[in-house]
Amino acid sequence: MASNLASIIGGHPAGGSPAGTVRSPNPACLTDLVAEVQLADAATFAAACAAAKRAQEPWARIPAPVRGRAVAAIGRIVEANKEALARLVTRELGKPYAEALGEVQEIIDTCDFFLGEGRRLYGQTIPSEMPDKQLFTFRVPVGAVAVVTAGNFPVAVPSWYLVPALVAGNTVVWKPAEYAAASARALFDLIQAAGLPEGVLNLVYADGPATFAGLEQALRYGTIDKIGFTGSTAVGTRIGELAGRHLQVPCLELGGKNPMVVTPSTDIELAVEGALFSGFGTAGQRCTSLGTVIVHDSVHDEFIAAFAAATAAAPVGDPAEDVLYGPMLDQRFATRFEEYLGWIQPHHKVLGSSGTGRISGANPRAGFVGDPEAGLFYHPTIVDGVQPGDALFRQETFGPVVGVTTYTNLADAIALANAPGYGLSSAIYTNDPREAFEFRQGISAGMVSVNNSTSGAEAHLPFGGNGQSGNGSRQSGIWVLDQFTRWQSMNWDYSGRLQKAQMDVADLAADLDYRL
Ligand code: UN1
Repeated sequence: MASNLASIIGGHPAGGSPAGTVRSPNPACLTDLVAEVQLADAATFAAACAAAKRAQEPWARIPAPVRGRAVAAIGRIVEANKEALARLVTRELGKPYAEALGEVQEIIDTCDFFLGEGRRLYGQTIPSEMPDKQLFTFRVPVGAVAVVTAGNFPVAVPSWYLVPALVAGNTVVWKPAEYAAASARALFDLIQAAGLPEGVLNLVYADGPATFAGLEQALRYGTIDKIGFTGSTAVGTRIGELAGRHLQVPCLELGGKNPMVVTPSTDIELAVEGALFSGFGTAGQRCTSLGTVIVHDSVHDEFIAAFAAATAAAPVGDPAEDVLYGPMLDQRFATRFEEYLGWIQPHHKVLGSSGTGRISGANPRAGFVGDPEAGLFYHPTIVDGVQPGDALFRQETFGPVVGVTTYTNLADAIALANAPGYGLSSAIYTNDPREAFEFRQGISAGMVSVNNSTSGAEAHLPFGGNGQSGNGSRQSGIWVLDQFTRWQSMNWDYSGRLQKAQMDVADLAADLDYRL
């Protein structure tokens, strides 16, 4: 049964659909409608920001350990609903159930990490250069935060923003992807069950233009103090410009063209396993998905034969079954993926399946699990022989396509890995520690895997990228607290007189000419 979903602002449904409605179908079975979504307009988005702003000061006055207990409760409530939430994620986004369970676990892990932060949020006591004076630092919440997220991780990635933002004393307006509306609503309800006061977390369904216009208004009115955005580099650039005009630094988590270097010293089977999971897991629709394999020319033939065979044999299809991947998340990604397939050129060699493009009765995939015509299923595609000038080498290609190219010395491999100008995730397969550290030092990516997939980061390490992948902001672990708090310093002089810094400071007479 489809649910009818509206935005929730200040604890109340914001009824009506001033900007129309959209449908969120099951991408594995397009006749299964998951939700009908009422879209808000820019004014409604701005009203949500105003509600969040009003709720922020009272929320920040609730002691941080109490806010930490709310995060503990969110973790336990999500854990108790793990299977139900994962089933919904599978139904709405087509993510294989085992992966969906992992995604929900990532929320629980995030809550486990941050529940104690309510009892830390440490500041420092620092000695002053003068007597009878003490210095301190405090972490202060940023204020009201707008969080705009993609639907490839419809609940885990939002939790990376919501949980630390809330524990640090911020309030939130969350704008999820429209095609992930039901999963977003489920997470919203689970969070609300932890007893958050009205207006602390607000959920707004809106399309891109209304969201952008709403953000513009909110920034002008001073009701949004921080933007967190996960999505494309193109939209992230516009959000960065908009925030910059208001002297704000957004937290941007953007695309990637994540490289994997395969060296001759490695176990090729292990590298193939990593390439298969990071290239085709989630149908290649992670920001951490593998873009290009850069394989040493001495092992290219062995690698490509094994990678093509493993890809051809991998089960693709119904995400409720045990498959490597299911459908594209939504029609818009399927349409765009077909454009990327148009970048394949005569000098490329295509491997990995019994066809390319959309899987259908007329274009079948050997071993497909379920009915391919029911949903948005695409053949896995390996493109061997990509070159630095190719669009397939330079651009992010959100979907199940992996490029392969070769190198002869590691410095060239690193240069190739950096060439597209993204810098999110990266991997090297090697048994030579010197190569691993040389790669780490030379790679521009924010995240480096050694003998592991480009995707699948743990929830408590800094997550984020450089270049086209982001503005250097980091999520997760203690590092994300710098996104959602600002440092305030305090000095307290209890000497009863004005002591001037740098001027009224005692000096010990040092003999700098002293020698042994
Ligand atoms: C994303 O695709 O936006 O590291 C996030 C990973 C996941 C998160 C991906 N834990 O692949």
